[in-house]
Amino acid sequence: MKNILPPGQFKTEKWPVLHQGDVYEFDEETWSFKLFGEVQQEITLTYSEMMALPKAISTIDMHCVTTWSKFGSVFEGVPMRELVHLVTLHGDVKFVKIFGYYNGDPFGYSSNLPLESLLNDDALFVHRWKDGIEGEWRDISPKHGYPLRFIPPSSFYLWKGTKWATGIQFMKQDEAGFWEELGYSMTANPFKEERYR
Ligand SMILES: Nc1nc2c(c(=O)[nH]1)N[C@H]1C(S)=C(S)[C@@H](COP(=O)(O)O)O[C@H]1N2
Ligand SMILES: [Mo]
Repeated sequence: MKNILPPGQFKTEKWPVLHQGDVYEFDEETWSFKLFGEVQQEITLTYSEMMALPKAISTIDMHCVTTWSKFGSVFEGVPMRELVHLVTLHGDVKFVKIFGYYNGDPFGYSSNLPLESLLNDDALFVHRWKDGIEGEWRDISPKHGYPLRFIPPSSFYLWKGTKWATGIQFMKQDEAGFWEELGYSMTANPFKEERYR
């Protein structure tokens, strides 16, 4: 569903910045990314190990629950799929929680998503982007989640896009993340206007 405005949204050309807490300052020495939860063995990746994984490029519309939508940004990043390939999942894993920094706590922010909707090229841990196909590649800025932030498929509101991402928890049962605990939707489909729960 590209270039379609979900109900109650307006189109913006800019990319607004929204988050709670401080902007994380990247330090390669201490940065790591953890795959944990319902896996046979946990894995911790360094920044260079993460960046050496296969990448994909996708054009993904962003829909923020505060009612702006931005169409046609081109993102490059490591697909969720490639990270799933690194671990052996226990049976019945259906959900993930994607963690990120909140005020210096690497696991302070999180958001939950169903794993099966994240296995295509439109579910990326993004390191750079272009403002439309004609644009120039640039790094994701610190405010937007540098060095690595998740961009969810456009069938989810953008709060599911954890900035300053630090890990994925694999889960058998759905569990609320940061905004979901505060009353936002577990499923968060903008086309069905699933804002709250
Ligand atoms: N780590 C972290 N990621 C976060 C947030 C946050 O507070 N902390 N806010 C979320 C919300 S509510 C939105 S709308 C998007 C906004 O992304 P943007 O600032 O790049 O537009 O980031 C999401 N990811
Ligand atoms: Mo948001």
